[in-house]
Amino acid sequence: MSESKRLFFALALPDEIQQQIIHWRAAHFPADTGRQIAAANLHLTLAFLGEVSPQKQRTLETLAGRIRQPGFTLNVDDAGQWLRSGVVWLGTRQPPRGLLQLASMLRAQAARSGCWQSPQPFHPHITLLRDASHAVPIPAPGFCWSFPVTEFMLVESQFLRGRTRYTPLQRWPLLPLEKQ
Ligand code: 2AM
Repeated sequence: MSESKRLFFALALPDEIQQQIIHWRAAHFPADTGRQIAAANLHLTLAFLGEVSPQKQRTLETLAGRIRQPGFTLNVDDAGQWLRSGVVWLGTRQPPRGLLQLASMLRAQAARSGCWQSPQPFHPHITLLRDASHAVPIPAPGFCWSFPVTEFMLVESQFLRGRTRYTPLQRWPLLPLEKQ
């Protein structure tokens, strides 16, 4: 019998942006600030699904495959820290409408399929550091990483031999980018 998996929908970051982000992090945060997320694990979560049975996974994949919406440009131009969860994050000052629509659709589909969804509003972010429970100076966002988002993905999260591993299981394309 197949087992359930810990899943979430997310956006990937282009490799060159991942690299620029980790250089920026190394330049601004001492190594002991918190637990650094590996470059390949940097992502933006759209909807967290928790433990999902194979049957529910198939339902969620079918629903995700029905989403028809244009891609959008994401500007990563904000940064902050949540002291309670010890997270240092990157985000976007003006989330594009397409991002909010996509997350809202996936969260609604997940809720309808019986996945618990947080009542907290969606706060799009890329977790950079964990266990950063002391306030650290967050550099003013004088940077801007911008990239086109053309697809979203379903990711499995596993904790193996002390490391978190994220494995993309499936990707769905968005429609051609909206003209800005
Ligand atoms: P975080 O980075 O803010 O912790 C895989 O764990 C992804 O799902 C991470 O981006 C994580 O967000 C998010 N995640 C984990 N548990 C979650 C939960 N209970 N509610 C919402 N998102 C969660």
